[in-house]
Amino acid sequence: MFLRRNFREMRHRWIQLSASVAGDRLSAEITESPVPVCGGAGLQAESGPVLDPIMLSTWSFSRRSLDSAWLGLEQGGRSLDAAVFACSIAEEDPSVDSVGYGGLPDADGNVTLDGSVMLAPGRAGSVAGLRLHRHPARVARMVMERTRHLMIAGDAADRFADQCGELREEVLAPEAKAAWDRWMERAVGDAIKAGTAVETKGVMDASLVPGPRPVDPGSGGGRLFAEERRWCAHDTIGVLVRDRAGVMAGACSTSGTPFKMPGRVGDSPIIGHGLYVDPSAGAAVATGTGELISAVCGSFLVVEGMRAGKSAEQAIREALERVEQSFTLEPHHQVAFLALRADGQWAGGALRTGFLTVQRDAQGSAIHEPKVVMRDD
Ligand code: SD4
Repeated sequence: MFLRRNFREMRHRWIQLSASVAGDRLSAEITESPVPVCGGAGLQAESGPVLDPIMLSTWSFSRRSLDSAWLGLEQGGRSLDAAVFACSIAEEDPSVDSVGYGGLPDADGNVTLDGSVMLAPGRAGSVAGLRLHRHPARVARMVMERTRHLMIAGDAADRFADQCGELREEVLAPEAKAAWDRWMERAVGDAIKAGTAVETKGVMDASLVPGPRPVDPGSGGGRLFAEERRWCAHDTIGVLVRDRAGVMAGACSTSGTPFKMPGRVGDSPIIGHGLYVDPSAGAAVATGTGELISAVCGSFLVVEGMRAGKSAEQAIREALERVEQSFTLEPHHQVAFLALRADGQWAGGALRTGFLTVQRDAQGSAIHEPKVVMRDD
């Protein structure tokens, strides 16, 4: 009930915002910048031809996010607004266990949220370790728009969110708390048996996480869902958008690895790791084991591949090869990318099976298997 009300309010606000954007009157709330923002060099001019908008996102649950955000985008809304709004839908949903309110906590039972947004190398922002606010992508945007900095972390990120007028809300959903209780029971039991400290590597399996979420009836059925379930609690939302003006934007939001060591920061809030957008080359976003993605500067690597003239598919393949060359893969390792070129060409790819992508355009939304899957183990 609460979720539905919040969702309606957010959607209403986004449609209002889009209408004002279409009339070239951006909401003062969104553009207000109490201090000068960092430079915007490299952003595309908005006077070119009108293009077909497109939205892409990671994991099938994000279809709802894209369908909701599309309404504003097709009315002339901007790519960044659409990307952040799409994240905010997932951030409110208690059934999404790697993002926002539904996100699984760290080993101490605290949910810590990371997020980032990016338009260009000079227009990016991120937050790490939010504990009192549900919407890291939105706060990341405020870091970009209202500060001279790129990233704010920890308690100060929550204080910054307060200053920006973000509501403090409960971030630990009852389902996530129950999952943590189960994990604790097992972790403590294992540690007692082994005579060691409690494991905080975040290793887990499906029995620990909340029950299966309902299958989206338009998703192609339970098969897709079951495949993804292999990567339980690996559903960071990454969104890439190109709007009618051809402006690309990306946003990313996650609670990180479940039951992680307190203080751990993954790839998602680090520009170039979990997200990278350069209008002169393309955009990429990552999901999966952050330690592997960060070690190869994953999203940056994909975008640099596209800058060198590779297709989105080939750029992803080469970044995944780099991951394979750099690590001895463990069974729980997964890395996946989405990439979008300025001409609209896009691809998804993953180290292993079970990753799905969502595409939304004027024809509707669809869930896709990734074009690249490196291994079938
Ligand atoms: C992280 N990459 O913090 C995130 C987690 C994730 O799908 O993407 N899960 O490592």
